[in-house]
Amino acid sequence: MSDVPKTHPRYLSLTLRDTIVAAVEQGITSIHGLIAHGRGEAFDYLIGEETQPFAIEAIHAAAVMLLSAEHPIISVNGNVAALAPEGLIELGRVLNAPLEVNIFHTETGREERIRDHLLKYGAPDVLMPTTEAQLSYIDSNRKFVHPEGIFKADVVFVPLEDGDRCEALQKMGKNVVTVDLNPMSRTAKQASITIVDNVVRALPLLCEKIPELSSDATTAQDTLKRYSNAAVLQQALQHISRSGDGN
Ligand code: PTJ
Repeated sequence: MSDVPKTHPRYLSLTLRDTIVAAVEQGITSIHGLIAHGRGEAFDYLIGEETQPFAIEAIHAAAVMLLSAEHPIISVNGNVAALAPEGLIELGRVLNAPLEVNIFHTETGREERIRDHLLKYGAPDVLMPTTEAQLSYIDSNRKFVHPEGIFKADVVFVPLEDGDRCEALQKMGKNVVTVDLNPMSRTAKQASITIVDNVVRALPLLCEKIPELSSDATTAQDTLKRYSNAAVLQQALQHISRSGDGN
């Protein structure tokens, strides 16, 4: 880890960089993950590095959708495993949903290293990709899934997605909840619900929201009916376009 002083105005952002660099060195995050992280940083800067109201609205709807799923699943790639292992495990706990490793960039042993990393942080179990269950409409490594996990799921939580799989999952009739700092990405536009926020901030808020909702199912369903992902993305874009005015 580098010696970024806690008083540095960009301490948190620089600490996250350290985390992702360390995870690349450990073979958990792909080297391509550094580029994805840099893109995320740029959008986070424009968003103000704080959770904004459009993200809160999406988190609320995401909590309802995940809570009402019959078979929710949490898909984990190399970036999210590095940045938010505890948040992923907590989300699995509050939803009683499994975590499943699913990566885009194939590297020998990386899927197992991600699994071992999650187990080390306390995940009770981690599903792995298989060749016996495959997603339709997709050719990349992401098509290999677990029969009891992503394959069977009705709602898939896929933070920091690469676009193609989001479309494939939707075509297979599944709902997709994503976290993506870029409101213009294909994933952001295609997902059922897009939380435009940094995954490290969004996950704890999502975990907090789920138990709050469990007691009031009717109001929760109304939230989902009223939710418009297009409107939320529009709000995020408007916020970004005003960022030059000092928001
Ligand atoms: O581990 P793998 O092989 O599955 O690869 C994972 C990455 C993330 C490298 C892969 O899925 C990829 O290439 O993703 P993309 O297409 O670069 O998309 C990642 C999206 O996540 C971009 O729109 C980024 O802006 C966004 N992003 C990056 N960091 C964060 C983020 N969104 C939320 N929180 C972040 N910390």
